[in-house]
Amino acid sequence: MVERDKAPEHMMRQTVKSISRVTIAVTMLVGLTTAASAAPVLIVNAGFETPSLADSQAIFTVAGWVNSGDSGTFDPHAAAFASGAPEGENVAFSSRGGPTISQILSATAEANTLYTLTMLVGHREDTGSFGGYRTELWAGGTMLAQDNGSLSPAEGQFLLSMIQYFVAAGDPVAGSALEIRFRSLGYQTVFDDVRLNAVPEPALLALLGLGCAAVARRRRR
Ligand SMILES: [Ca+2]
Ligand SMILES: [Ca+2]
Repeated sequence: MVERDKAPEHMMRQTVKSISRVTIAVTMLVGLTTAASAAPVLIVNAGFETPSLADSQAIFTVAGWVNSGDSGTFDPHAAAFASGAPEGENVAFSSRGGPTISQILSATAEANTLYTLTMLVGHREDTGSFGGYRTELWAGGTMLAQDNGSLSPAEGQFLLSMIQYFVAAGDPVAGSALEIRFRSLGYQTVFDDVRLNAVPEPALLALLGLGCAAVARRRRR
């Protein structure tokens, strides 16, 4: 009698324990997913706000970036963009000859990670037809992805350019420093608010898979 009563109680305790474990695992996964969903990769002077410029002032350097020729940092006046820069006060410009503006990041490409590079691409109101542009993501001397002028912003407009690259396990670029490059293809194109996000998606999928397998094993017992 005593033994018969004990057994279901023991089973119930085990079930409650299992449910608690699964709940904890799911909570941890949700936490990881949230933390990993928008991990920004550090870019120096990503919005070109260094240094602070006077209105309509342009300089032929881009702090934290490598540039040459007719390119630099610009605090646009109303003739170029009626509402100014889309982020902060300054933009970067690449003009005649389409000089490249680039930055090798301190972060390296990680395996099993999806990289998304975005930046705003703008067409000045006072330069006539749009000159075009190219944005590129590199690692260790290899170009991973490019936007070869897919967008055509109207005069005075900024559009968001986005490119993605997934570093698979065993990809030779893993461990190499990431690099961002962008340029105009004709007369002046301006850029602002450069962002690079890293999401280790497959790692999370693998974790979810392990979690499901653990639940299935427990169900089978
Ligand atoms: Ca800016
Ligand atoms: Ca200013």
